[in-house]
Amino acid sequence: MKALAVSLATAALLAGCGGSSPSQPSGSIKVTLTEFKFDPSTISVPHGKVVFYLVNSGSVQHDMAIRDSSNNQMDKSELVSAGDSSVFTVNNIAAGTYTIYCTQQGHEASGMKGTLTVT
Ligand SMILES: [Cu+2]
Repeated sequence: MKALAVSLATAALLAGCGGSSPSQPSGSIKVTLTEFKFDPSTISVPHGKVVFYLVNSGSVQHDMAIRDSSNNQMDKSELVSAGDSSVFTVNNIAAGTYTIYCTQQGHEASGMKGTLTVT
């Protein structure tokens, strides 16, 4: 009984600390962030509203930003701590080819980028 009480207290502590870790919304696209890549790194979606579900399975903070072919940053997720997840909603994206990348120092250069094709 004592062991159970301890494990419940630990679970409550874990749930209460750190950032938010929402579950995956229906219709969202799950993207796993690690050092240093997005999985999948090639994503194709219809234009309009796109919801990404970012899961950081790495050991440092990551985010996901989107830039267009003119190198303008269109949108950016919040920073996702290691072990956390985050919902990243892009409300009105037009058809085109975009680059997804992590804005953390050195991550894109290390390979943390990909292609977002919007049709
Ligand atoms: Cu990163």
